[in-house]
Amino acid sequence: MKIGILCYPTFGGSGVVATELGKALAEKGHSVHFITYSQPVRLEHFTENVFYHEVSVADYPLFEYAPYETALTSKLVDVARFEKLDIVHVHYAIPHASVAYMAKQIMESQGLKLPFITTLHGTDITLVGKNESYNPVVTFAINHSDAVTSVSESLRKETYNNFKVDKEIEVIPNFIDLRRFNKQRRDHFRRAIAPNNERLIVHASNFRPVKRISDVLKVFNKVADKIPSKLLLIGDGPERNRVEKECREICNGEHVLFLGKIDVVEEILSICDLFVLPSETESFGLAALEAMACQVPVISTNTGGLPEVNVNGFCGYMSDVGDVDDMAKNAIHILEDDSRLLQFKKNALEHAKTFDIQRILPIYQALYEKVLAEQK
Ligand code: GMT
Repeated sequence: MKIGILCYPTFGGSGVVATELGKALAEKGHSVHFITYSQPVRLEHFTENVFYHEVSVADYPLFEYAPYETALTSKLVDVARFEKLDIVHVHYAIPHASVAYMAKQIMESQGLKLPFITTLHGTDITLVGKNESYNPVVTFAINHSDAVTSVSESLRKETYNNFKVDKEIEVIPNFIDLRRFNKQRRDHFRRAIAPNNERLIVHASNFRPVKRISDVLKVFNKVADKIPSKLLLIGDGPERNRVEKECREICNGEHVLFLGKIDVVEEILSICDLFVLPSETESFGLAALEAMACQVPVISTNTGGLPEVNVNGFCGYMSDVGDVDDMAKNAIHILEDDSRLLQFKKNALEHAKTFDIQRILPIYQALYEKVLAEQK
């Protein structure tokens, strides 16, 4: 198949899922065309059967906001016609689903077909999409997709609860490439960061308010009072400056490292003992799955799709949003005993294997084939 993929090219989970799925499809022999405003971060080097089409948005003094959606639609039509795309898969409904719908209409006006699948990822439904600025268009585009998937059952339910969607939504969970995400020997990193064999606690995210990173600091402080520990913060975003200031006020600065955006996050995860994800809302929590694949147990909230990813008492623990005392209690329980920590690490990998990309990819392929069969 010739597949077009629309996504955000950023560090966020939806862009990562879209890129890793595209690469895996290309490995199976499909031609995969990414169409977005910059090179997807996980598309670091040449990959056979993978093509990248950059969207250029022509500006004009009249525009307060350059119409990216219009430029993306035009680019998609151009790529669909000249690369003869069979299907388009869009990740994160805003603005990708309405772009694909418009492109489909343009192609049909020229006697050509362009079915599209919309994958809902999270805040396109739980936060941004609910806003009246977007809701009518998002609802229409979901209902006019040829197929719709969500990354968790929780997100599926939230979509039906918040949008007048009458379309069937298939739950296809996010996945992990265990060939990349596995515990790697980086003892020299560990010795450098934890010379006194401190426990290493880690958080990775896009540093947005929804991630509640202040709770990461609070949990860390409570743990560090009992167990010699250090905190690694991976990622960057709108909350970083505020969190750095808060950290200087409430944490021992020598014990907290802000690492910024890291391409090979698996190398850092491989030396860590606990991943903390105290999000306000989280439709899946791909970062938690990546940690588990590197044998890092997870302390998270029980919001959204996280109970479909984390298993209480097996590969980590879950607490109510904001309950930093409970999160710290559970973190200490895991970290205070070497054999218990080792068991949680083994369980984390065992659970991560249930999301192996090799198990999830065929589900997407079957959906593509089903949509194409319906076009005949
Ligand atoms: O929705 C966002 O805030 C961004 C989005 C992203 O692109 O990172 O995250 C969502 O998609 C990820 C991939 O499916 C999920 O793992 C995240 O849980 C989800 N974020 C939220 O629901 C807050």
